[in-house]
Amino acid sequence: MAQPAEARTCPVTGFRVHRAAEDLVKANAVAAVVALLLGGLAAIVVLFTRWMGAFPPEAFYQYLALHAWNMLIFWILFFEIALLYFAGSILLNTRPASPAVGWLAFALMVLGALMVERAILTNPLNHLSFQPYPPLRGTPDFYLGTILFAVGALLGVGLFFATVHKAYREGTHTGPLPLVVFGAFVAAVLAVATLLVGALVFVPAFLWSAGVLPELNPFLWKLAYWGFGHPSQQINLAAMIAVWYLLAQLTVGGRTPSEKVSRAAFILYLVAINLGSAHHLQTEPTGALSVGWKWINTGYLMHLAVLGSMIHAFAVPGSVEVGQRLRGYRRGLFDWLVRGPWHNPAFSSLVLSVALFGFLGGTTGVIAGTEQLNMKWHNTTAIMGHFHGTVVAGTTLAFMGITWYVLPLIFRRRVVAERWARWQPWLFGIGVGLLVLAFMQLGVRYGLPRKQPDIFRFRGLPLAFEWPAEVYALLTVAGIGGLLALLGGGLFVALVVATVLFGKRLTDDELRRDYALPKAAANPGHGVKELPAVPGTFVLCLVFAAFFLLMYLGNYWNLSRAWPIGG
Ligand code: HEM
Ligand SMILES: [Cu+2]
Repeated sequence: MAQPAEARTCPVTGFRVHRAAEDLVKANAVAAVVALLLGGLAAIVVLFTRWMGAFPPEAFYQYLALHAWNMLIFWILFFEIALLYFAGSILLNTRPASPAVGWLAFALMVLGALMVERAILTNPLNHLSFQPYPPLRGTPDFYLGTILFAVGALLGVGLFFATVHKAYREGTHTGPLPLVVFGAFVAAVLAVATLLVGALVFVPAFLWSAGVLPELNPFLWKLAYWGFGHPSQQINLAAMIAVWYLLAQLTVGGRTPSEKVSRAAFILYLVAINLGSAHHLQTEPTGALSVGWKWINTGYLMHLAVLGSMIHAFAVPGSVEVGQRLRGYRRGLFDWLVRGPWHNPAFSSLVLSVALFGFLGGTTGVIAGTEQLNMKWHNTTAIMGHFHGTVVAGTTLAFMGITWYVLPLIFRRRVVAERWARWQPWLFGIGVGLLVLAFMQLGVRYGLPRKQPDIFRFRGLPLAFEWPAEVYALLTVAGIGGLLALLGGGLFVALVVATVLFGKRLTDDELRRDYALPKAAANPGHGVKELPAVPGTFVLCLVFAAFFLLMYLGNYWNLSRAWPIGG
């Protein structure tokens, strides 16, 4: 049998694709989808317990831990590492600096993930999701698993930097990094800092659980934990936004209205995002953190990072509008949007991801992170409403969207049942949207606590608290939304697995014919001197700003009514 070639030229994008990079992208993407499947299966137990008390509390906590680790850590990180290899190697036309390191990283991540899964499955002490503060103490193998996984991820990030460096040294890439790679680069820098802080929490926790350290200081541990926990979400943010720009480019030949400004917005993430960590500590006693300190960190400085997000909120839809106007959709304010390539699931994923992330995830993050407003949000289901708006409706949907390109261009297989794929983003997006809205209402209006198995088992007790009927109605909305999201997620996994295993192999000619990219993207920087203005995006941003303001004020109004004085 002939050896496969060491590299090929992609017939669609013209990039030089090295086999080593392609294999690493494939392996990490497959691992990501397996984790998504496991996390989704766990979500069934979690959802039905909250919705109708279907499973006992022990099962709830066990499956909550499985859900949380598989979704937020394994699915997202494996996918991000795949993205880094894609951005560092394929987009820069170079071979990964050391494929062996890539495989070592992969092996460590898989081993670490398996250890964590096993620890959660075999010992209730490890039913730890993302507030695993001491004195909660898992078993040593649980912490060791997290450490191995993180070391693997760090190696992968290191390989990305080495590959970028190699591309410049060998001249396969010259000039500034393309915007998408720049975004990935920022995510990678954040990842290094985050993983190092992660070592500061998980290594001591490991030593403590192994009996080497006698105790951990709960406050300091929690402080350091959020020095890791918050920035790790900002890696996801930066990676998601890089994917948004990439999707805009691939689906409609989009280009940001201003390269400089978009890059500056990424830089704002880099310098300001850590300050946001303080919003996880809003309810710490003032003996530990003063009110002034919390105000300054969460009320003022954090907005530097929010400014970055506001810029992307303009520039990403702006990219789509630029692309569409260049393609001839110039009429009126919104012709470009109405006549987008809606048959392409990657495009609907992009639009839904941007809209849901912005309106549901982003605004609520700023609101819940504000010192005063946090009092109504803290540890209620509203918080999980918020982060399902960010990492699920936003990041997960964006990653699903780019997968519709990874399958034909990297796996070189035709997506099976493409008609079904068109429904996938809508099922998932609308489902998560409902889940998020219902959980936010339940949290802010009724104070329903998060991480509580169900509210049914307290019924009929002597001092039982009776929830109003609306609570049960909203739980049903959340349940139906969750079900739709599970169906959408299941459909995604099913189509991806079926495509990877049984999809028809695509020849270069078929790829060129059926997957051709819109002109402007295939040929960036050429033939276009002046970019069109983006009035439609401007109007959308005004609507968004008005919504944001109303939500913000509405939450203050809510707060003002929480404890009536003198009544
Ligand atoms: C597929 C649809 C999904 C459904 C129906 C779903 C549902 C839920 C539910 C009901 C909870 C329990 C909340 C509580 O009672 O405190 C939860 C927690 C959580 N979910 Fe999801 N989820 C889904 C997808 C995802 C995805 C894709 C991610 C991450 C990328 C994610 C991340 C989390 C995290 C981090 C927690 C909380 C863990 C903790 O409290 O520490 N979920 N989810
Ligand atoms: Cu945070």
